[in-house]
Amino acid sequence: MTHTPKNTPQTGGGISLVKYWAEKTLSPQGKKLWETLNHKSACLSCAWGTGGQKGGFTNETGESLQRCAKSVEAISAELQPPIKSHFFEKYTISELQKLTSLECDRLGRLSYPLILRQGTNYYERISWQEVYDIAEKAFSKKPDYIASYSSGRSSNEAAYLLQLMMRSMGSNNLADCSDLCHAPSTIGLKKVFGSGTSMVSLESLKYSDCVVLIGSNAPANHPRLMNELIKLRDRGGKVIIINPQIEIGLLKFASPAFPIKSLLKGGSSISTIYLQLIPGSDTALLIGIQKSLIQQDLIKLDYLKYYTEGWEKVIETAKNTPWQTICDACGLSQEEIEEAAYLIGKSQKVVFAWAMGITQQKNGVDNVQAIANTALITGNAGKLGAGTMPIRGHSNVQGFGSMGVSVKPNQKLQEALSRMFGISVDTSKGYRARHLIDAAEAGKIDTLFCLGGNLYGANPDLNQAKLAFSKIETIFYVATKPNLGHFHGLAKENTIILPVFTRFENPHKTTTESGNNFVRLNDEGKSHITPDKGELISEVELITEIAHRCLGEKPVNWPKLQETEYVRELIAKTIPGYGKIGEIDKTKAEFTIQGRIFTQPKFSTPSGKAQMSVTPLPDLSMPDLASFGIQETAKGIVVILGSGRSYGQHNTVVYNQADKYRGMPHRYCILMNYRDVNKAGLQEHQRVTVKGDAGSLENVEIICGGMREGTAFMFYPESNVLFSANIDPKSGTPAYKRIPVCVYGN
Ligand SMILES: Nc1nc2c(c(=O)[nH]1)N[C@H]1C(S)=C(S)[C@@H](COP(=O)(O)OP(=O)(O)OC[C@H]3O[C@@H](n4cnc5c(=O)[nH]c(N)nc54)[C@H](O)[C@@H]3O)O[C@H]1N2
Ligand SMILES: Nc1nc2c(c(=O)[nH]1)N[C@H]1C(S)=C(S)[C@@H](COP(=O)(O)OP(=O)(O)OC[C@H]3O[C@@H](n4cnc5c(=O)[nH]c(N)nc54)[C@H](O)[C@@H]3O)O[C@H]1N2
Ligand code: SF4
Ligand SMILES: [Mo]
Repeated sequence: MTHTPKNTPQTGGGISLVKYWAEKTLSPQGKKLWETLNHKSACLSCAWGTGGQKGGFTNETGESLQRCAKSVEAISAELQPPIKSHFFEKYTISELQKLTSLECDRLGRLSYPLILRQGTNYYERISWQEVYDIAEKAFSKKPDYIASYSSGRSSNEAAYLLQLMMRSMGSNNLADCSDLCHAPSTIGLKKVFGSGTSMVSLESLKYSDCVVLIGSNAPANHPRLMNELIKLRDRGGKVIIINPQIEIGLLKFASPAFPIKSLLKGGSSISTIYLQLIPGSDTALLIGIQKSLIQQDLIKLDYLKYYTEGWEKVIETAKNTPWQTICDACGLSQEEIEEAAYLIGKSQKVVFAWAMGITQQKNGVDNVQAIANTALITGNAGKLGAGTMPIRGHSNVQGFGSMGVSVKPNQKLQEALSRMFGISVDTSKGYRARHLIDAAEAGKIDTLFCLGGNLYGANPDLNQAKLAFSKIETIFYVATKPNLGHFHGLAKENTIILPVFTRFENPHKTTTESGNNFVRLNDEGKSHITPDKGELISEVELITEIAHRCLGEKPVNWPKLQETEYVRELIAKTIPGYGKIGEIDKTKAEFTIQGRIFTQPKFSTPSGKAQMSVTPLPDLSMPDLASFGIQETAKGIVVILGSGRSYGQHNTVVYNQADKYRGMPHRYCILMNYRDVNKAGLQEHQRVTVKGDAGSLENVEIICGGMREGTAFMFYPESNVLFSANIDPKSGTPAYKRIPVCVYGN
């Protein structure tokens, strides 16, 4: 059993959420906050997709009361006043570099363009005219030396224009935050089913009688998914959690959508069973589950024969893998694995859902395929209430992929780009996010255009990232608020920050796509920035303006595309499954993308059958204390560190220093199992050094909590100084969830 930190809540969610709502909505900012919550647009925060034309509080099936506190957190940050006009004249870049993530965010909204020129110490205001002059030069570099990076808060329209501009310039360097996130899901699922997104709609999820939730902290990161789990348990369904860390909200969750239960019973039970495995060993566990399903005669042979290919080898491998090997790899007993297999095998409609615990691994794609194999051998793909469901991150990250912001856009889009615009995409070229950093370090990038995000802070080995950025001549950061990247990820010549409207402020309509494949229409809105909106512009205006200056009328009339209705026309003609977007301005009808949700076992592969293949067991070797240069006699221990989000942050942006659900009072804590702390001769609350292969952090406080023995947890982006990128060769995604570190006392 693990040990729960003192004074932590006994349930996730709960009354503090209601308090948070009350505080925020009654604050001076409250009126604007309510207006924004009611604005007809999708929530900014996660990809669960709450909001849209039926009002800010509805989900995709039209149920109300679905807006969560995370949404309030995200909106409040965007409603901050603008940064004062002379602010940047007062602080040198070295002073700005001392700010924490929270402090950067609290500076306020960006409302005028800024530039840090080579050899100067201050960001200074710059006119849009000069921005465009610099852009014209910067984008005239050799196409292979131009790159973009994007983060999934922007709209489909901006994403579509970004890839069209980059490709029209001859560059396929379209790195995206999904490269650091769900790329293994897209790649793995495409291989198996011919379609890279969730096959389960929100509607379909409501028919499920078992959810296997793997490597996800949904109580913090997708809070409204918890409502579905509560309802599933209420109708007698089962929830199997696979996670090395006990997340309190996955045991019990009090949702404000169920006030009576929350208040009288202190919340709803979530997990039926909780499998606390060794980090990175999910494929081994899944092979164990497959083996047990075979042994308990719970597999669907007819289904496999009719609807899949390659199943024989998968079954053979599971049969031939000894129990001892499986149990040693994943650290669970045969009985625990058999119990999970029994629950899955006896359920009628199982949804397998996952997040970063699965993808941010050296074998992320294998993990995803192992999940798909497990779904298939139990006949749980291609029927209502069942299937594979990656839980996507940023609110429109999936839309970016659909719009072709990827180094490997799908075949149909490539054909459409060639047919309509004469663009031939060379997929042998193109840097994903990690490769982009390596290319920059090697001096192969001259111009980088970042549409949102924080490429610096999101990367492993921040020192390498800093060095890599310093070799790029010009960097454009398109953003709503300052972040660590703007002050640390500095270019060789010009670093430029460009302020843009948020989703609910744009002067035109936009669309976004949820993780459940539902397209939302976002109404135009107004900015609270005064006077006269500052110098903010829309992302669509920015991209079309740069494209027009650099490309003239090639291959489209760029100025015309400033009206997003025309962009949607192009999307309708070129993006598979998006036909209905051509009508959305007239009908206002939000829709599910065609060809994504499978309720019949006929998939999008050439043969229509799911393609199963064997998933190798992961290599889980660990370095010893000595390899960290620490003497065996020192008080210390090697543990597997998982890095992730606190309950009070959105990715690299910190909103709240403490994480009370995990008992971590500040950002420089390491959550450990008390046995490991004792074993190493250390003590809870002691300040220690945490050392990885790329750097170390001193003065880190030990907190004992719900970790599996041998594992630890720290927040990102702070922990990103510790380790170098250990990437999944199949997807380029770093193993942020399995970082060998040494923890030692001084
Ligand atoms: N409020 C809020 N919402 C967000 C975000 C945010 O930062 N804040 N970020 C958005 C984005 S971009 C994303 S990608 C998602 C992220 O959503 P999540 O993926 O839920 O977030 P993480 O914090 O990365 O944690 C994932 C979970 O994986 C578990 N884990 C670690 N290693 C393993 C392993 O080896 N196996 C298994 N099975 N589990 C493991 C961790 O214990 C943790 O519970 O959330 C999105 N929504
Ligand atoms: N160690 C470790 N590292 C990780 C992860 C991990 O779990 N562990 N997770 C990885 C994952 S899953 C992800 S997705 C990445 C996140 O990587 P990114 O997406 O690159 O980073 P964010 O922190 O989400 O970016 C936030 C910034 O986006 C800008 N922004 C917000 N809204 C808008 C908008 O509407 N338009 C524009 N243009 N800008 C906007 C704001 O300036 C804000 O500061 O980090 C990755 N890095
Ligand atoms: S669950 Fe996600 S999409 Fe829904 S309101 Fe919360 S943060 Fe927004
Ligand atoms: Mo993500």
